[in-house]
Amino acid sequence: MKKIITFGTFDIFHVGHLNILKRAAALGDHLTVGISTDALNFSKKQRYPVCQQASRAEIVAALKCVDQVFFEESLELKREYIEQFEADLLVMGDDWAGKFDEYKNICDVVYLERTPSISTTELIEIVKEL
Ligand code: C2G
Repeated sequence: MKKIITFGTFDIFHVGHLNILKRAAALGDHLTVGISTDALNFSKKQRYPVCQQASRAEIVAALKCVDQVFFEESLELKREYIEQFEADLLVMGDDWAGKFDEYKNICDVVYLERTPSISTTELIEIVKEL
């Protein structure tokens, strides 16, 4: 069985999120998704996500293409997570291209093209201007 792992915040869940999860799942037999915690987001972006981690995790876990979710507490723990969930392949969007190549000694790493013209940040801007 080929196991896939991916990571993300998945805040204000949109079709770009769905696309990458579907395409990641299609590359193997089992998809595990690490959901960035609220605290990790704050430390990375100096703002909390709009939706809290429990809700973000519940939405992603409910998807047909997703088998398992867990909370990603720290960006530095990727190697441990890959090993813990016995992933054969790490999938990320190409906004992260090259950033996770250091894990190629324990699993395959691929970067998939992002869905154009949609992002959580843009959605926040659109809603603000309504
Ligand atoms: N994504 C995409 N197309 C978009 C928007 C996002 O393919 N239009 C992908 C991103 O490339 C990422 C995933 O959806 O692979 C989740 O995106 P974010 O929620 O923005 O995740 P991020 O905050 O980048 O968290 O350890 C890494 C982090 O947890 C990644």
